Amino acid sequence: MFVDRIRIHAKAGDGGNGCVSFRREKFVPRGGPDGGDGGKGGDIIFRTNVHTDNLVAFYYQPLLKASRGEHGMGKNMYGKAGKDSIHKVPAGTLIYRIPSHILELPTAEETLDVPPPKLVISPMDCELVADLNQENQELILCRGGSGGKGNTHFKSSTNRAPRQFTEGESGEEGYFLLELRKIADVGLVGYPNAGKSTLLGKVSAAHPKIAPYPFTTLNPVVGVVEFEGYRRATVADIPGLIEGAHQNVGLGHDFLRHIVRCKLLVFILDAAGSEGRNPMEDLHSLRRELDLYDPTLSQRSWIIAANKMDLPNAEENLAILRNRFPEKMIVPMVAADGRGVDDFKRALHTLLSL
Ligand SMILES: Nc1nc2c(ncn2[C@@H]2O[C@H](COP(=O)(O)OP(=O)(O)OP(=O)(O)O)[C@@H](O)[C@H]2O)c(=O)[nH]1
Ligand SMILES: [Mg+2]
Repeated sequence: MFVDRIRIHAKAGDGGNGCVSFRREKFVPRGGPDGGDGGKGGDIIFRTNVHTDNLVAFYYQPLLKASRGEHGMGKNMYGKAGKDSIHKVPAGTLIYRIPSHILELPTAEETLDVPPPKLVISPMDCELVADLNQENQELILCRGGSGGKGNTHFKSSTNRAPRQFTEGESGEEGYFLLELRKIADVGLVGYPNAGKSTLLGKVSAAHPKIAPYPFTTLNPVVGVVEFEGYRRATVADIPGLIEGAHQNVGLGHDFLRHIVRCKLLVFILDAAGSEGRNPMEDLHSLRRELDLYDPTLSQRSWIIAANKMDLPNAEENLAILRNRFPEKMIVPMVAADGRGVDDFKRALHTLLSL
């Protein structure tokens, strides 16, 4: 299962209470107060991790809790601190705090089997807490409460047998929305069946599903392309787009957010125009969809991968494309058998200036 947006509840551990105790020992009459402090509650911590690629762990465990600090004890013994609860998230996770007035709304996943209430918590209504976009980045989402003070703290010349202590503070808690925006250097954008997954499979070690029907790819897949000198680039294959995607037609715009952070966009066209398509029109409507979704995407640098050059009409269409975009880099290829894939890798290498 692939989860890229989910609501969670997090509660850090409460602090332990301070202790009221007096020293009792033979030959030490009225030994004075010796109640120790309570321990601090555990924190809820998020840490980005390369081996995690989606938020599915939170689907199975949406309630995060850290343990509480132990209470203080006699003989000036401190309570043990609560254990932190550490959660791995993929790099590219955004964390929003959900304001209490919209807490009752269901999330996108929850509305799937209950059709009528289509009110969905949107990140727009929430406050951004953090954007974990680096590897091994850490965030303390909720801090554990500090421990209370034992009665030793309250002794003074006038209060020699204090019975005061303080209780531990409660740990922070809240509802949060986690959203994943995959971070890749390059985003593959194209109509269904253009050959995006085939290309990703050829340039990286990823094994995306490839099949001759539209919408084979249902979830974004990121592959790593390796170059000489240990340089690498990440390439994201997202589900195919169709006209109206920005209004959630087809698999919709939900996946477009995964390419918002790509440095380079690759428009993969079926240059042969098989299945009655026209590569020029495809390119035009793909670019328009991106622009309607997020206008900053149209300023992003882009190239064209003209795929399926083994099929009839491809050469003619390639000539038309080159004519129309004389300045653009256009890489002809047959992704299915690997022809042109090396040129494509070289183009990535140059354009990403690795
Ligand atoms: N003739 C020919 N067929 C190709 C080429 N590249 C891919 N195909 C075929 O096109 C079909 C679709 O390929 P995919 O890689 O699954 O396409 P996709 O763009 O990922 O499609 P979606 O995931 O549905 O959006 C498969 O049957 C591939 O074998 C090519 O260069 N030439
Ligand atoms: Mg695919």
